[in-house]
Amino acid sequence: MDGSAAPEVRSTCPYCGVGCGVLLRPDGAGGLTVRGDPDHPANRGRLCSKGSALGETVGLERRLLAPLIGGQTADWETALQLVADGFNQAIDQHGPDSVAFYVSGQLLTEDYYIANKLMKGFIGSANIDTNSRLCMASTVAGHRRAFGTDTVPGTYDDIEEADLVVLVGSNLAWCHPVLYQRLLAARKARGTRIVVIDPRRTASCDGADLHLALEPGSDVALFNRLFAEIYEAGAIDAAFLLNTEGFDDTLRQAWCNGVEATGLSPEEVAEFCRLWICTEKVVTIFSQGVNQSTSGTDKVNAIINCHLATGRIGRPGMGPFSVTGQPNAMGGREVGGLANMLACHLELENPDHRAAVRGFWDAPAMPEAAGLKAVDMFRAVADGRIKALWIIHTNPAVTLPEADAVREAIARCPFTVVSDVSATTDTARLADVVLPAAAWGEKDGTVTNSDRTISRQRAILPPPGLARPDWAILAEVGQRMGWRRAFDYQTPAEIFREYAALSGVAGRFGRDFDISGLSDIDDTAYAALPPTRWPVTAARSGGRFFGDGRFFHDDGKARLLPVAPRAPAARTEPRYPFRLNTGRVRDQWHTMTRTGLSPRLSAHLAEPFLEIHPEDALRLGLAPADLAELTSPTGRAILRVRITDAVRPGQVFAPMHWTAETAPSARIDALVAAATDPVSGQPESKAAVVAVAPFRAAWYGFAVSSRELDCTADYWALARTAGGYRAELAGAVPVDDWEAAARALFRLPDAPVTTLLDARRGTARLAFHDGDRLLAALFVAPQPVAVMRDYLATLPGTAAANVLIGRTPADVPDPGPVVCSCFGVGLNTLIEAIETNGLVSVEAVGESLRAGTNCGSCRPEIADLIARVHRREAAE
Ligand SMILES: Nc1nc2c(c(=O)[nH]1)N[C@H]1C(S)=C(S)[C@@H](COP(=O)(O)OP(=O)(O)OC[C@H]3O[C@@H](n4cnc5c(=O)[nH]c(N)nc54)[C@H](O)[C@@H]3O)O[C@H]1N2
Ligand SMILES: Nc1nc2c(c(=O)[nH]1)N[C@H]1C(S)=C(S)[C@@H](COP(=O)(O)OP(=O)(O)OC[C@H]3O[C@@H](n4cnc5c(=O)[nH]c(N)nc54)[C@H](O)[C@@H]3O)O[C@H]1N2
Ligand code: SF4
Ligand SMILES: [Mo]
Repeated sequence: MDGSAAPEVRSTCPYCGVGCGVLLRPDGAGGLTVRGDPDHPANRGRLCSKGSALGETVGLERRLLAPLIGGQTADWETALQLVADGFNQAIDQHGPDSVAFYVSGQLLTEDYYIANKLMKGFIGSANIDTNSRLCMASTVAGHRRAFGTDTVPGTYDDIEEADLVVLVGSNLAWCHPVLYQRLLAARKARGTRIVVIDPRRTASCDGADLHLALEPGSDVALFNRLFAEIYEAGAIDAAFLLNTEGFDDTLRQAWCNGVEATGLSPEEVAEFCRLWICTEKVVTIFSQGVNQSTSGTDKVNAIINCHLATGRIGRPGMGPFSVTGQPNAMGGREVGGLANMLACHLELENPDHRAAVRGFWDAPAMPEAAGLKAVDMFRAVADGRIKALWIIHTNPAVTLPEADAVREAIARCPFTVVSDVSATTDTARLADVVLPAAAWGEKDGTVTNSDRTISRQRAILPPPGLARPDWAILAEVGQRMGWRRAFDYQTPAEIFREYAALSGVAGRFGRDFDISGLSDIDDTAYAALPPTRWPVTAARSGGRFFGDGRFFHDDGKARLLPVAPRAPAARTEPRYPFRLNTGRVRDQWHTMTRTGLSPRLSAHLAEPFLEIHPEDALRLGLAPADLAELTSPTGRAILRVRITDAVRPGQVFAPMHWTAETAPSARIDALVAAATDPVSGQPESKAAVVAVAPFRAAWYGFAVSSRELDCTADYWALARTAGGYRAELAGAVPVDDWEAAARALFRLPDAPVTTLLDARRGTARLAFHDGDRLLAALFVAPQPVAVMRDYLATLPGTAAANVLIGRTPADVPDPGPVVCSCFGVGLNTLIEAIETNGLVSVEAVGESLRAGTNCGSCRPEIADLIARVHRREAAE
C-alpha cells in the first residue's frame, strides 16, 4: 500500500496530560508516520520525543491477541462469561464490597464512564479507584477544599501570558515537554522569569532564574512564608478577599512557622517572595513533588492560598496550575473514577447528588460511602477482603508503593482479571484472566488534558487479533452480569452523549463540569469533534474560572486553608540514612510497556540508575558506573550509580520506570513505604528512606544481541536497540565457564563463537556469528565494563568483524549515548562539536548537527552540556 496516499487522521498523543494533537498516517509497514497537529491548541504542531516516536510503538511486538485463561488462549465468549460469573459469585457470596476495579487515567472517558457506572450504579459498591490516586488525588482534594469543586482555573495561554512562572515539584522540561517549549518561547518573547522549586536540579532548572533546592516535603513552610510576606508587603487584594473565607486563621498559621525546615537561606526565600509579590502575572505550576506527599493536599492549599489572597486567579497570566500527568487524568476526575466521587464532579456522600445519578442511570443500587482508595484497596486484596479484582490499563505490581507486597496480594487474590495490550507485564503475569485491549491508534473516544480541553482519539489501525476496546469489554461484562439494557452500547459516541447529558444534571447542582451542550451531538459531529474546552453549555463555553470571584462552595466563596508544615512520614535514621526521591526520565513512559519498544527512546537512558552526591559516593566507596545496593524497610534494589551534584548530600534519586520485564532488581516501588496523605489518600512516592551500599559484584557484563536475551544474573537491565537488544549484567558469584554462560544467555547452543579470555585479568569477550553476521556478543570484566556501548549496540545483524576489541575502528568516532533522539545525535558528537567549533548556544549546535531542532526535548541537556564544556575550558 502506498502510505502517502492515505489521508491523515487527527488524534491525540496517548502520553502526557499536555494532550498534543497528532496527525497520523499508516506507513504501509504496520507503523505510522506522526506529526504534530498545527491546529491543535495544546501544541500547535509541536511534539516531544515520545510523541514523535509513536510510530515505533504500534507494532505487534508483545501484543496480546486473544483472551488468556490460566495462561491458555481462550475465545471471548468463554472469557467474558467467566469474568461475569466470577464477579457475580463473589457478590452473591460476600456482598458488593468484596469486588473491586482498579483503573487508570489513561483510559478514554467513554471507557472510564462505563467502568464507573458498572461499579457504582449497578454492582452497588464504590470500590473503584484509579492510578490517579497516585498522581492527582492531592490536587483534587486541595481544589475541592479551596473551590468547592475540582476545578483547574486557567488555561495553557496563561503560561504564555505570565511574567513569572513558578514550577513547584514539576520537571516540566521532561514531563510536559511541549508546555515547557511554549514557556521557553514565551520567555524569549517577553522575558518571563522562571523559578524552580525542587530538592533536585533537573533539566527544568536549566532555563530558570532561580532554583530553590528545598528540603523534601517542606513546600508548605515555604508557601506559608510567602503568604505572610504577601500580607506584610500590602499585596493582599482586599476586594477579592470578600469572596473568600478563612483569611485570619490562615495568616495566623502562616506567621507560626519559620522557614528553617526548607533548608533554604533567608536570602533565597526573600528573593523568591520578592519576585512572586512584585509580579502580578504569576502562574504557579505544580505536579508530583507537591501531590505525592503525605502533606500533598496541604501543599496544594498552601499554594492556592497565595493566589486567592492576591486575587491572582482566573485572570490572564495568573493562577495556580496543576499539570495533569496522564492523557486522561482530567477526564477520569470528571467521570468520577475516584472511589470518593460520583460522575461529573458530583459527590458520592451527598444524598441529593446520589439520588440524581441513581435516577439518571435507573440504577438498582448506589453505595453511600466512599470506596477503598488505591493503597487501601490492595491492602484489602492482601488480607482477603477482596475476592474478585479487575485491573484495567495500569500496572500496579510495579507502580504502587510496597510493590513486592502488592505483587503478592494480586497473586493470591482468588479471582484477578487484567485488561492490557500485553500479557507480559508484571501485573498481567499474575492474573487468572487476561483480556486483550485495543491500543491507542485502534480505538475511538475522548480525553481531557490539563487545561480542560476535550480532544478526540481516533482509530487509524485495525485492532490486531481479537483485541477489543476497553469500553466494549466492560459493557459486555455489565450485560452478562445481568444489566442488558443499561450496558447496551454500540459506539463510544452513544456513551459520550449519555455522559454529556448527565453533566447537565450535575450543572443543575451548580457543579463546574457541565458539557450538556454536547449531549445531542450526532455521530458525525462526534467523529469530527474539534478540541473543545469545558464547560460547554447553552450559557458559556471554555474560558477561565474564578476571575469573577464566584466559587462552588454553597456560599459561593472560596476557602483559604490554614495548613501546618509536616515532614515526610518516613524519618531517616542510622539504618536508613538516605532520602529516596523518585520520578521520570525524558524518553520513557511509566513501566515502559510502549516507549520501551522504541529503539530511539531507549537510547537516551538505557539503564536504571541512582543519582547520588559526590560526597556520599566517596564516603561509601562508590565510583562512577559502580552498582549500588539499596535497602529500605520494605524492599531492596540494585542500581547503577550516577555521581552528580544535581542531588544534595543525603538524598538520592531513582527513576520509576524499570520492571521485572526490563530490570527486575530496579523495581523502585519495592522500596517505597505505603504512607499516604490523610486527606487525599495519595501515597508519598517521593520521600522513602533507604540505605545505600556498594553491590559487591564478582563480575560485570555488557551484551548485545539481535534476539531477546535470557537474563538470569543478579543484576540485569535490558533495552531495545535498532538491531535487537543490549543488556547490562552483573553477578555476585564468579562464573567458571563463560562460553556456557553466554550460550545460555543468548540461547545459542550451537552458533560458532570467537572468544578472548584473560584469566589473569578476569576478563572474557565472546562473539557469536552466523557466517559474517554478528548474532551476539558479551563483554565481561571484574570492574564495570569499559566498551563503546552505543557503537556495539549497532552491530548485531550486521557483518561485523573485530567486535571483540569493543570499540569503534580507529577512523570512526564513538557517538556516545544518544542525547537528541529525533536525529540520533550522541553525547560525544555533541561535546566534540562544541569544543572544536566553539559553539556557545543551543541554536549554534542545532545549525551544526541538527540536534535539538525537531521536538526540542533535548535542548535543556544540550544547554547544560555547552555550559559544562565551557566551564571546564575556563578552568583549564
Ligand atoms: N517523560 C515522561 N513524561 C511524563 C510521564 C512519564 O512517565 N515520562 N508521566 C506523566 C505523569 S502520569 C505524570 S504524573 C507527570 C509527572 O510530572 P512531574 O511531576 O514533573 O515528574 P516527576 O519526575 O514525577 O516529579 C517532579 C519533581 O518533583 C521533585 N520533588 C520530589 N520531592 C519534592 C518535594 O518535596 N517538593 C518539591 N517541590 N519537589 C519535589 C522531584 O525531584 C522531581 O524532579 O509526568 C507525565 N509526563
Ligand atoms: N515511586 C514512584 N511510583 C509512582 C510514581 C512516582 O513518581 N514514583 N508515579 C505514579 C503516577 S503519577 C502514576 S500516573 C503511576 C503510573 O503507573 P501505571 O499506570 O501502573 O503505569 P503504566 O506503565 O502507564 O501502565 C499502563 C498499563 O496499561 C497498558 N495499556 C496500554 N494501552 C492500553 C489500552 O489501550 N488498554 C488497556 N486496557 N491497557 C493498556 C500498558 O501496557 C501498561 O501495562 O505510577 C505511580 N507510581
Ligand atoms: S508533550 Fe509529548 S508526551 Fe506530552 S502529549 Fe505532547 S507529544 Fe505527547
Ligand atoms: Mo501520573
